[in-house]
Amino acid sequence: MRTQVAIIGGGPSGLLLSQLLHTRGIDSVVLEKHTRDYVLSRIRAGVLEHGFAALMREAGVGERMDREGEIHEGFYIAHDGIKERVDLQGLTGNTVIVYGQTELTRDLYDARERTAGAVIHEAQDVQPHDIASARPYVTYTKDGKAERIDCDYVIGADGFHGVSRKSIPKDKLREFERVYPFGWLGVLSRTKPVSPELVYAKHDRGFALCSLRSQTLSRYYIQVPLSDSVDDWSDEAFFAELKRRLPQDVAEAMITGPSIEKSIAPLRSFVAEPMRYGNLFLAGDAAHIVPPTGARGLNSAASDIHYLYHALVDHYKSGDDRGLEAYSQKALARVWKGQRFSWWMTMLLHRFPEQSEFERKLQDTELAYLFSSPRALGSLAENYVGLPF
Ligand code: FAS
Ligand code: PHB
Repeated sequence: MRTQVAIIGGGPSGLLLSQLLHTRGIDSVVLEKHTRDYVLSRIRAGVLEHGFAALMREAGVGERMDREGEIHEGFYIAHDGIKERVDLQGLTGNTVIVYGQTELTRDLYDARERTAGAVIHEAQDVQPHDIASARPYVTYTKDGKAERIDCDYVIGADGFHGVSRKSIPKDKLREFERVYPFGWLGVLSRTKPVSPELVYAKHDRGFALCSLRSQTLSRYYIQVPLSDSVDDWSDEAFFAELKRRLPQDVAEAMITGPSIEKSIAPLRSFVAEPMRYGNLFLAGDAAHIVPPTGARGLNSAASDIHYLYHALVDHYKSGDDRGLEAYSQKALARVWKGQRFSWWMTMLLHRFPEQSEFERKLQDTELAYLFSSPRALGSLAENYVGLPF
């Protein structure tokens, strides 16, 4: 088989790029190691910045997001028994959309199917080859049969544990990482969300987050030690601890219900540089990971996809390779700003095991400064709605 762009990874990054390229007549093949149902079973991001939403619309896949997604004009930070609002609309003129990653991935799969896009599921042993040459190719096995795809470019959109980043020679790659000493225990429950807008809570017992997927589907998180497992937490124990970390009025208003999904996600900050090697381009979690505190995970992938899409169109439509040449440097500039914001929100709102009294006072002072300075709050808000591409 031959295609112009071989994309490894059928998550949101790979699927969105494939669909965008299709709108400009550029051929791609997506290789995904799992089934569609398995990919859709993973509960991940919930908040889309306006840049990501615009890309979904540009790809012709924004209709259900705009119909079912919720526009959020602000969110709350709870601390010391109160909650204070970050007025995104008032501070930036922009908003975010609450629309689960599961649903947007479903929309992208459906669009690829509608447009006869080649998404190959259960592609095993995917391996890029000759990525430093002008004639790269990708091999994989499907139903036990060895297959090969010759292409012009390989896009590594296969997430943190994928094969693409590991295909770059170690002496050509620099990795930057910070692992946090706690994780997020997340619960999905078919209940009315406790708050119409997200509530991020800083508490001596640990961080908590009240989010949602719709007005009948709540998404809640509490910070837990890395030594915890999901089995340590009954639904009753989870909700009791969540309520302890929230202001009384929020806790008393909470409607609890059985969890339909419960998982613990570790938190790390990670960046691999460069995001290009030869004709292999990394995008999304394959190149960078953030702690979800700033809702930058999926949104950091948005600018990678935007830059790659335009660079590939310029290459194929006008033979202009400046976008491809500039990709890594341009993508990393915005990726690092998302890293900074996610790290800053995580340091601000979590209880660190070894934290000194001085560091806890600094957290309190940072919050006090934030809500006393429109300029400081404006900085938080412009990062949360998404910095320009
Ligand atoms: P993905 O990891 O989503 O997709 C990569 C795809 O490549 C996967 O489908 C995988 O099966 C496939 N793949 C991997 N190796 C392969 C191989 N060798 N061959 C073929 N296919 C291969 N972000 C937020 O903003 N908020 C959150 O609350 C949040 N929670 C998260 C919880 C977890 C457990 C994880 C892991 C991430 C979370 N994220 C969150 C971040 C998440 O949303 C990512 O940013 C988003 O999935 C990035 O999308 P992709 O870059 O497409 O990577
Ligand atoms: C979510 O709804 O899953 C979510 C929302 C905001 C975050 C992290 C996760 O910062």
